[in-house]
Amino acid sequence: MGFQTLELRIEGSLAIILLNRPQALNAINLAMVGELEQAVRQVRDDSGVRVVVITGAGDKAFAAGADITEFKAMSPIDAWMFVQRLQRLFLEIERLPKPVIAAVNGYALGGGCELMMACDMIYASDAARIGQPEINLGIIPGAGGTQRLARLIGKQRAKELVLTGEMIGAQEAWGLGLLNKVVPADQLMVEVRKLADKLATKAPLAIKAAKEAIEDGYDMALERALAHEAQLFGLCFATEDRAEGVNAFLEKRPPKFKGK
Ligand code: DAK
Repeated sequence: MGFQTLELRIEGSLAIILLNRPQALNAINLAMVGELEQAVRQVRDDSGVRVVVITGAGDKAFAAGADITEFKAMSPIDAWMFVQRLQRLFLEIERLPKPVIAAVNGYALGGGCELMMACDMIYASDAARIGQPEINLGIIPGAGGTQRLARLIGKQRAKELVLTGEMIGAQEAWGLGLLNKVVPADQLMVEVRKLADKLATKAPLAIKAAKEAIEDGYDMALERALAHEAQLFGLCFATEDRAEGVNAFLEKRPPKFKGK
């Protein structure tokens, strides 16, 4: 499928979604939202894809936010509809039944930071700059920034970032618990590929169940969440991969999972 604002590369079991508007620091415009929706559905439905990586083209930005130039003439209703569409897209990414890694190769601001936070794991270059600068435009984050950020780093620290609009460096973001790993810029994709290769060897249905248990359970009361976990745990025992995993351990060999 030909995309204008992004590239979708399938390399074996790895899908790489490259946000590709480097002249605008990969700002997320309406066309990119539409193409991201298509790309995300394509990788979701491709059973050969085991891991998804989202990154930005060029060496400056992951994504410097939503495209500010497009919003000048938007009505409040348009704005409401637009951010709801972005929220749905980011929820779809968060809910993909396979791991999604953000490879943050530079600025991750506003909508870029919100996209990053919808991913399961975040690796960043040591040159990355992260923030929610919407306050400087007279608005607030609208694609999950006030919610996912507070859940990830706590209310107090989220308020500091959202109310000041200031950017922080990758090391500071790591210290806040926002990133999984910070690596030298030239090692970012090497490290991301290592993580992706590791994840691609795991049992796909167990990966799906683990993601569901964590995502669904996060906002439930503990007792209910534990019951949900127990049901998903039981469901894993219906898979061929569970038998393969146990047999491989007992036979002292690496398992070969099929996603069945
Ligand atoms: N949108 C559009 N273009 C952008 C952009 C953005 N978010 N960020 C950068 N660019 C463009 C710049 O305009 C410039 O274009 P040209 O002038 O070359 O044509 C090019 O990318 C390179 O940027 P700079 O020349 O500014 O590069 P610097 O290295 O000097 O500065 C920077 C990098 C990241 C510090 C700076 O570009 C910057 O502050 N960018 C804006 C960051 C930001 O505020 N992001 C938006 C967060 S708010 C909504 C309304 C708004 C939103 C959502 C919904 N509705 C009404 C529905 C906004 C949400 C956000 O994400």
